[in-house]
Amino acid sequence: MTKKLEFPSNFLWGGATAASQIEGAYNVDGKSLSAIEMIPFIELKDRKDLSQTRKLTTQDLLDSIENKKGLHYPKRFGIDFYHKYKEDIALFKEAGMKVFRMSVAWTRIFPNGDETEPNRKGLEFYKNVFEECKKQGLEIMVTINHFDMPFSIIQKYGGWKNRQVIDMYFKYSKTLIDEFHSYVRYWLPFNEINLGVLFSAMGLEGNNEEKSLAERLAGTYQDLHNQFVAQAKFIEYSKKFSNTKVGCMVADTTTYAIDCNPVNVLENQRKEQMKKFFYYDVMTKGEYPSYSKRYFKENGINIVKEKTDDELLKNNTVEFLSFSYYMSSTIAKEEVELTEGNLMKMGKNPFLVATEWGWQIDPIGLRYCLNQLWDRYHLPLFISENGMGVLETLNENNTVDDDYRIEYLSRHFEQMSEAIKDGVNLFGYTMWTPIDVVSAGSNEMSKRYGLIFVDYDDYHRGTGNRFKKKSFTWFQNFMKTSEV
Ligand code: P53
Repeated sequence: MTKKLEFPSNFLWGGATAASQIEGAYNVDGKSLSAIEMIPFIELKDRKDLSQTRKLTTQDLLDSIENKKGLHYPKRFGIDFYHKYKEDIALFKEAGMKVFRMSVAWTRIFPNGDETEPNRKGLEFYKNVFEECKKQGLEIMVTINHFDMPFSIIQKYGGWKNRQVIDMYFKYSKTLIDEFHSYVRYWLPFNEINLGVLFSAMGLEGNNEEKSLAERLAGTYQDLHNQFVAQAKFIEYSKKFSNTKVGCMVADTTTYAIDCNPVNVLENQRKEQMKKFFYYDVMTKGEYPSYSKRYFKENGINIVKEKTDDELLKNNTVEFLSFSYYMSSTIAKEEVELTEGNLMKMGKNPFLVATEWGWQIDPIGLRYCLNQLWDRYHLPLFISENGMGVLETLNENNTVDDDYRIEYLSRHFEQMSEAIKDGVNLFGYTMWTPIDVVSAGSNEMSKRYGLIFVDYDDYHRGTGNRFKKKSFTWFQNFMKTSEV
């Protein structure tokens, strides 16, 4: 039985990607390496233990520059979008998409971060991509920094802790908006700004030395503060352009108390505060919320600010909220049983099923989240990522019968349409992903999210050819009929 969903006619439907997961061409036209391109592929003996991919020392990172161990670094190869962007953008258009969310690689524009002039070849590449989108009538949303800081900034300056990095980021982001404001309406300064904790744990962002958890936590919040300041500086500058809009991007996970025990309900509220609302609060209200002050005090976290920071944050807040939504989790004061295979700790929910990587599928949790954010912030909302990673192979007809993905998307679209009926101002959605890409978390090519299959395996072996999955045709039809 099909069902017709209601969405505004100008709703921005589209797909999202990130430079380090699609571009490849890591050493072409002046590009340098970013930190995330230094993580080798590690064969997952057991997807239930992703900690295998998480242990990087400084030496590992340095060895990877010359690839002394002959390892494979998937994010250096992506899906070769650098050379195939025309074909890919045409496919997104063919699917019926109206917006393409992509990121710019900092390492193509200021390869070491501290150059005074941008790399023209890098700017040229993005200009060509934007021209192509324009030709196909696709609106563009750009993530300025999607997990891929130039490695040399970490090596030479110690990463975000160093306030000089704020200036380097500003120079980079200013260059982008100066060059591309006529092409790009929507700007996201940072991808999933709340995942800094995760990346510190991976040994990236300059936090890879042996440090106590408390020290690392304090470092993470200092990094974050400097990112908030950098974002505010960008927002301040962007006001010069009347046609651009700047939003934030948070990795959102709906959480539920494991039961109605008030102790657990309170614990869930506290987790929601520090793991999600804190980020939206700072970026929409321009000040640190009261609950965070207690948290910092109790955890010995002392953020070093400059005199002008508070005012800068206050005067430069975001115009819309965007977030990724993949799953939900349960919370209890004591330990809860966890889903397996996840990078982050996810409490099991007996009412939900999880993907092979432990990501619990919960469309209703998306409607819940949309209502929460709208009620709390009254700012336009945009779902900048949502999708399902699955192990897939081409069948004899050179396609993938991904009915589970059709089901996943349908149920999420249904709840989005319900949220809109609830009165939520949701103006767009970019699925992760229109096309298979290298996984951010596990570096696998075989964790596939796309409507389009890409013939590469985990070692970048294959033709690289693109094939439409069943979900591609389904999505194309949904764009015409709104039927799920
Ligand atoms: P992968 C964890 C939890 C939620 C979102 O992730 C996450 C992560 C990081 O793994 O990241 C976002 O590829 C991110 C994308 C990423 C996508 O989710 O690990 O913005 O770059 O690819 C899916 O399965």
